[in-house]
Amino acid sequence: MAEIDSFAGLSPDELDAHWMPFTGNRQFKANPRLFVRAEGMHYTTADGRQVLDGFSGLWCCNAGHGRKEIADAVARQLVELDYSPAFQFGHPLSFKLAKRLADMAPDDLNRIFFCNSGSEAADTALKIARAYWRAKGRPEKIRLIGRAQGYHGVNFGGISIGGMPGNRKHFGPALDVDHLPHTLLPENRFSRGLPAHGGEAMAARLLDIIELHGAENIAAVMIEPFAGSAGVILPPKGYLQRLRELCNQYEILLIFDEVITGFGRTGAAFAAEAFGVVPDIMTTAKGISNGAVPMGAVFAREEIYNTFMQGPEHIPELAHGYTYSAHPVACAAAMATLDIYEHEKLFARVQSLAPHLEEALHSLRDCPHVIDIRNCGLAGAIQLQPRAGEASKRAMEVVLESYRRGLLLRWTGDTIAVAPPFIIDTAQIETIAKTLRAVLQKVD
Ligand code: PXG
Ligand code: PLP
Repeated sequence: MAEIDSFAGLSPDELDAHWMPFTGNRQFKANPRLFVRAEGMHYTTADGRQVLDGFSGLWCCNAGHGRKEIADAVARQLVELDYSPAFQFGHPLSFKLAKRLADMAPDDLNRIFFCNSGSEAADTALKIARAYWRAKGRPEKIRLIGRAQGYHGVNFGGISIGGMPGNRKHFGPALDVDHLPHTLLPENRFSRGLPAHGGEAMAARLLDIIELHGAENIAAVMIEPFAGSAGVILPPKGYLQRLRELCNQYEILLIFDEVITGFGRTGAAFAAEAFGVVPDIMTTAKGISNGAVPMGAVFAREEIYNTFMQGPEHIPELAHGYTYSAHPVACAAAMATLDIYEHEKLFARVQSLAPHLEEALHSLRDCPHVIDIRNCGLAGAIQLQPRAGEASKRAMEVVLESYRRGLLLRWTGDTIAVAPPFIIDTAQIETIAKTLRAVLQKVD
């Protein structure tokens, strides 16, 4: 075997055995991109190269990699209490974590339901919304409203309310969901931060759906405060405010999916706070445990929780939960993660770094193929003109060439997304821009 082995010693049979998620399996297995270590801002590849993490893994390692505090907390927890049954029994740490999360959240989003991923959080939130209206004696309020280009994970509820046709079309009938239009408007191209145009008008499209079905039949509207997965599609100014007003007026629950925007990405704990609009239910995952251990959490307003607290006391008020809801090890990882965010003031760091990332990304406006640049907090996107007849290939090539040059990014369609850990420094932000400039000039 060569001294440097980009296959990390894996045999073809081993490569074949793992059916990889959201990956071109044949392309990957012919030429694997394998990480073997991670520390701070960098991955180490199987062939021994350092790769700067420009995407926080997949939007999740907000405090950077190899955090010893998290590793130690997880190790201690595994020895002390490895697992505790999630239903009808408990362990103290989940209650402490829930209270801590409730204290971080805006308003009275102070009842926390734990799960293991953003997808589970999405389906949990939709079920809570429907069951809430039923518990209030309004069982006809069941319709769900999503948004075009929305991503809410991959379970059946999530792909129904989500607005990415490619993630749904292979899987047969979904839930019967209506979708608001997305908010990517041509007049807002190259906006810095939240775009100026179209906010109220786009939010008012909810009125069309209300007219179609009647608010008396609608349970909830679910959106991402900004759409992450579709390529950082930001809410124009006034959009979320207007949506909130309409949901209040028509008694429709507003659900924010903060799986990406939660835990600091916008420079506040939650986008709800950054954008000044508080939903009724909020879903989170990813950064809650720095990506180290799977975890998700759904935040509900106190009134929602209280509405469920009726009927015989020995009967579960919500017939829902996962074997690993509030897993002790995930709770330990989350507690240690929140400690790091707090001690290192990482959300404030996002605020101070955001203008640097904005500058760096918008400096690429003159590069070949670039048709839009968007940014918010430590998230950004560079949208490219698709190559004729080869949708998403140009962006893919940019990301793969960046990887060869030591930078991890992500492509979605013909958009390149950037979302570094909050421990990034300004020189590393410069490196991202420099690498992208060189790569954009090279890729045809
Ligand atoms: N909601 C939102 C808003 C998300 O961004 C999920 C739910 C699902 O979470 P899980 O943990 O089930 O994957 C997500 C996940 C990308 C990318 O390239 C985005 C996600 C996952 C992987 C890649 O933007 N978002
Ligand atoms: N499938 C089977 C056969 C099960 O017994 C269970 C849980 O007991 C599940 C699926 C659900 O697993 P989880 O609770 O980890 O989501």
